[in-house]
Amino acid sequence: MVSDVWEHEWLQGLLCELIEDAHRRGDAGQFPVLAERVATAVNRSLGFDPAGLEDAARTGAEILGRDSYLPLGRLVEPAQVAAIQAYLADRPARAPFLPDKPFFAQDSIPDDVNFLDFDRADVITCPHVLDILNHPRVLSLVSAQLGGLPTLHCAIIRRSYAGRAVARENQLFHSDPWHCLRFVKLFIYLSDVDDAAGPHVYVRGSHDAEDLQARIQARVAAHPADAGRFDILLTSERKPDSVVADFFDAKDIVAMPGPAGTAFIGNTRALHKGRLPDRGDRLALIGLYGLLPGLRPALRGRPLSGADYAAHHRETYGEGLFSNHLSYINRMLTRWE
Ligand SMILES: O=C(O)CCC(=O)C(=O)O
Ligand SMILES: [Fe+2]
Repeated sequence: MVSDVWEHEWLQGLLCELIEDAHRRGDAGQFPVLAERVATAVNRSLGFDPAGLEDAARTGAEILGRDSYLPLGRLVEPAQVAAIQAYLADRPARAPFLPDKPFFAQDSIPDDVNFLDFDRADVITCPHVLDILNHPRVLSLVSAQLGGLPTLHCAIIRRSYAGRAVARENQLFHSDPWHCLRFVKLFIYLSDVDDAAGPHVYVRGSHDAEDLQARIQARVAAHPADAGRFDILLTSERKPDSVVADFFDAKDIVAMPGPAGTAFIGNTRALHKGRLPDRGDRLALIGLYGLLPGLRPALRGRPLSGADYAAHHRETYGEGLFSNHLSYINRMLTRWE
């Protein structure tokens, strides 16, 4: 079984180093070949055939490959959203970018903390969350995009607060680090998000760094006065709004508002941000799916085994393409024996 292979820590460590090295050098050139081999090995070992995926999943993956994001419409029912909100309402949450990630109570959050992430144990025990992350439509699309059976690496529920003075961290344009050889994220709003309430913003089609570099070079060749002005789009972790707005067409800088329950899948190698909310706090669930095992320790906090979760999933969604593979997909988030 592939899951046994991944338990060899040296193998995980080797792959993590490879990915981190390539990230430092800004060179992911060998990733496509390696990713293809890993996908083939995972699928073969687990008896998963991507050819069985429905056409809609393949079409979705094509859109993702072109646009960097794929809207899914409303994925979560209002009653489920209400149950999630109620479960989290009074729980303390962490400031992920402060040293030691301190917890704050919901009624005593400092003004310079723009968003908090709920404790990971609270996230995976929260009603409906595992089911949303394992929605068959989501798993089909993610499998088509990754070319193989995914591993759910982690899930975050983030509350972003309105009325803060300046945008911080992920509220500024960035491209996510290489979480894995291939990865995508699922985003679901758990509060109503209009233009003023901090929608996600994507720069359409900006996920390919080589292509972006070529576009920057072409621009500089045509306008020599621009030399150096746009390098920051590739070199700096956070990219100023003004540079993004100068370089890209306004029609390709796309905000994605939507009522609570709205979901989309994003290739977060593209430039993106969660806009600072002006009015109305924003609650969102974010799931990270990759091909390799997580590059961080497994949670295994859920009081459910992978097999129990698979049985629960069958009750919720019926027998399906992923029935045999749910304990593999969820092995970082459930207890697996
Ligand atoms: O806080 C946000 O909405 C931004 C999230 C983000 O950048 C990410 O999950 O990659
Ligand atoms: Fe991000």
